[in-house]
Amino acid sequence: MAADAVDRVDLLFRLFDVDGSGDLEAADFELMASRVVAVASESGDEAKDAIVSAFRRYWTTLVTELDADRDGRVGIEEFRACVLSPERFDDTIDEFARALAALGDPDGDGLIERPVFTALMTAIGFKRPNIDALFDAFEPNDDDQITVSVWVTGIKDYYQPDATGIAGDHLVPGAR
Ligand SMILES: [Ca+2]
Ligand SMILES: [Ca+2]
Ligand SMILES: [Ca+2]
Repeated sequence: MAADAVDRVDLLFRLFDVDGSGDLEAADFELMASRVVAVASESGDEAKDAIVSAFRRYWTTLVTELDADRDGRVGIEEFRACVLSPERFDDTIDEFARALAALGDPDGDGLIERPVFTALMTAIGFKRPNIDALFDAFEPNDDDQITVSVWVTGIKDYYQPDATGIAGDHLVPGAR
């Protein structure tokens, strides 16, 4: 596994542990879902419901696949195992990526403006300089917009254990 992938996964763990308990639990995903929905002010109920169910599915998949000691929580060591068998998470990540990117495109024109992207990524817990660097890496057009499909692909790449030097590496603090 590429070292980059470990950094990306460790960062995700810290972000997903929204309540700072040191483990991932169902409550973390409910909390993050409500934060993300709260900033999606332009989105309709359908898009908001889709991201809430995507977060819930995310948690269900994690605890089903990774809770090796069966304590109902996913610790950092358990979580790191997700990169060992990424194919078990493909469908879940795909649904999550599409739901999140759709939330970034409330008018449905296939384009995401930087402020909307920034609001959603901030709600997830990423830091502003990393968010800006990621958006730039997605090569926005002259109107400072990226496409929904570029973001969906970027989210899925983030989880690929062999991926290195990808746009998502900009999210890791101290990353190049
Ligand atoms: Ca937690
Ligand atoms: Ca556990
Ligand atoms: Ca749009």
